[in-house]
Amino acid sequence: MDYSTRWLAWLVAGMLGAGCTSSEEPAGIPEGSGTDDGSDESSSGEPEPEPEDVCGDGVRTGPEECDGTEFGSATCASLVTGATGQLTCTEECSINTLSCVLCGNGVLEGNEACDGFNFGDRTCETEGFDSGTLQCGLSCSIDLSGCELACGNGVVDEGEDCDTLPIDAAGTRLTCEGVVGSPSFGDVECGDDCLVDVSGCSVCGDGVVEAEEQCDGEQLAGVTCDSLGLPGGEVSCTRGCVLDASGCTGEPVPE
Ligand SMILES: [Ca+2]
Ligand SMILES: [Ca+2]
Ligand SMILES: [Ca+2]
Repeated sequence: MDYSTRWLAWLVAGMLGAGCTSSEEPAGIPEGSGTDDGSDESSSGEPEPEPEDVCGDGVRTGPEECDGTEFGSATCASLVTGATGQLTCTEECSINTLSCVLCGNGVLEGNEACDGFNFGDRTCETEGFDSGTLQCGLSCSIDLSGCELACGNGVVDEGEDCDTLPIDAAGTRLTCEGVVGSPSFGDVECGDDCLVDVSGCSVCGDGVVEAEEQCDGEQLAGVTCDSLGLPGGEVSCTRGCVLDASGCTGEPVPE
């Protein structure tokens, strides 16, 4: 340490300091430090005109979290992870997140049709199904894949003749003969309404030539002995709806 040097520095600093303020002690040079602290403490002492923090003027100032539609950088998403929707501002200019929408909190909000296990008062039945359980999708929209219609579930339920296959509740295959009476031809189907569909059945004896029938009663489908190349007699129809030419006379005329 060079004592004389420090003394000189102290003396100069004291002289400079005395020129600034007389009421304060001269700024001493810190022991062991020859550097100025560099800061200018005289940051223009003029106070900036502060805006008045009036809640409700639509300008967010001072302690206000929000004012009107001004929320600064705050959003539903920034305050509630994963939330959507709009923040609201209270009359006291504090932020209210009650109108934010969060899919996954179990509460129906905004346009949510469901949330978790909360479906409001909706069920598969209210959505037009007969049974099943609603499911809620990730976007809080209803998933109907767990709902079932009775018709189409493969089970012959009450009020159904069959379901998908032409088999009745007892497991017996439905036939035209069993459904529309015998003799009949063709196959019954199970209709889209789970009622038996007999449109594929033909009934021999109803006077209508259908399906595999060659004739039915008096209906001979235009066939005559003459059209068969036989000179006389009459064609008839068997009880099995097959043409019977035994009533024709004469020998077949070669074509
Ligand atoms: Ca919700
Ligand atoms: Ca069914
Ligand atoms: Ca018939």
